[in-house]
Amino acid sequence: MDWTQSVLTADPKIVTEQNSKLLQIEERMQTKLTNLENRVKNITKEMSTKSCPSNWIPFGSSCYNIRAQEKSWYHAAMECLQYGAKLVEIETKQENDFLKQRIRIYDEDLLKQNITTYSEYKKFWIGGTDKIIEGRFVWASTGNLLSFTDWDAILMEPNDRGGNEDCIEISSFPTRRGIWNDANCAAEFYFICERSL
Ligand code: MMA
Ligand code: CA
Repeated sequence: MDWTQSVLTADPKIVTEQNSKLLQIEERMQTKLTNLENRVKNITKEMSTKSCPSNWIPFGSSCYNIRAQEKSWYHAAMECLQYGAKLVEIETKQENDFLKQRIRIYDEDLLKQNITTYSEYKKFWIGGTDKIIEGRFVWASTGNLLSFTDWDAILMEPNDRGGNEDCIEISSFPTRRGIWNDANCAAEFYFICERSL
């Protein structure tokens, strides 16, 4: 019996039964397909969710790495470049506060002991400089003027002490109101690299 004959001679009751069975199968397959689609969607999303490399701290849309190694501003900048990063450029109070918190960790013992000798505190280079035009501080990677600043107002920074302070350093020195200071670019400080997420 070929297919046409079987349909023509089929008992309508059996046909209806078969139909409903087929519908059930279709429904089950549809459910499985939907589950599968959702799984693919989730995996795709997971794969495109960016994260910071290990040892880099995420904040906002950047990753930060505090380098506890003393280098001149220029050599610090070069090292950051090698990580696909730049010396940190601080654009907002939130970013500044986050970094303030982070650098305190390096001076915790001094802070606990109330030691107020400026030279003892760790200083960290950031990516601001007025090397090109004295008094005109810009971010090194863009040349953009600083939009946010946190200069130490009490010490009246930036003061270009000795006429040769063109790079921005931050530290958690306790008597500082703001944490920014212009310092001699040749001085060797710790530094902070920033790269995009
Ligand atoms: C240091 C140095 C300067 C800063 C003064 C503030 C003594 O020099 O960090 O950049 O302006 O301290 O007293
Ligand atoms: Ca200064």
